[in-house]
Amino acid sequence: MSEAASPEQDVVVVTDSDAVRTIRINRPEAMNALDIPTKTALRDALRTAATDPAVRCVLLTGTGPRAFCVGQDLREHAALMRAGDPRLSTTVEEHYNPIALALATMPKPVVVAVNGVAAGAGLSLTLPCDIRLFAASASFTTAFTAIGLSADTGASWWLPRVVGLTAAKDLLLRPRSLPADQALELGLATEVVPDDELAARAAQVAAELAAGPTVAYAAVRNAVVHAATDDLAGSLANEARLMAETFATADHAGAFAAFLAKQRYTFEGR
Ligand code: T3D
Repeated sequence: MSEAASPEQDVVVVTDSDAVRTIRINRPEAMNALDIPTKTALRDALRTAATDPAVRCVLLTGTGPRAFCVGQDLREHAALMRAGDPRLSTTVEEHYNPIALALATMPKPVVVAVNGVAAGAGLSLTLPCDIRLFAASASFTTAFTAIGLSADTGASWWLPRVVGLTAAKDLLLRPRSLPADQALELGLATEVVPDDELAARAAQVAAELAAGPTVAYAAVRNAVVHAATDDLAGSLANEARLMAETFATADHAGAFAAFLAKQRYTFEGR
């Protein structure tokens, strides 16, 4: 595992293990709340991971047992308000939106290990992730309207699609802390894992995905998001385009030949 470029004091720690890039929000003393340096580092780390061909799966998590991420750092928010700082009104477009887009559109799978509370934009971060593993002691809340704010970082787009319109409205209009087993029931969590097994389980799932057909995974991510807003004909056209792309991959040729020969194939991610 390499960590050379990101020492432990950084607000976002980036480490590589084979083709898995782990991006860890690292402000445990602030419940991994997002201040401007953290949002900037997270956005840049996600963009870099998205375009790095050596990275075939991203694992997002937070430091410490208490919080995954509690969203906007409200202490910073209060200070910016007091100072009349213009960054208050630019952070959604400058930070939260690019973070949400990078998570949703990167051409590789994203796993999230929710190691503690996920609140506000912290919860939003989990929604575009493909596999969402929650620690048994983790909890979640949309939080936004409790402090008189609308929903951001893609919450209004993802929540109805992940949990359905009725539950999404309920979660957004009546924010409250709910336990991990409720996340599982609602479809917010893919799996709930005992706290002391979360890191290992997340590493295992991420490694499995990193050893898979990356181009096909990217195509599936694209197709599913595309189909959420297009009609059937448009979605079928997009599927056809993506199938043509995957027909042309070395992984399709190799995996198909191995299937016919009843052999095992090692995906190369291209
Ligand atoms: O520019 C913009 O602001 C727009 C963007 C907005 C995006 C957003 O994310 S808005 C939503 C921001 N997040 C919240 O509103 C969450 C607020 N926090 C809570 O609802 C609760 O603290 C939790 C449900 C997350 C956890 O509850 P609990 O009972 O486990 O802990 P606690 O006692 O409430 O909090 C523990 C400490 O963390 C406490 O500090 P203290 O008193 O021990 O010094 C608390 O103030 C602090 N904390 C919790 N959330 C935040 C936070 N500090 C800074 N920012 C936070 N978001």
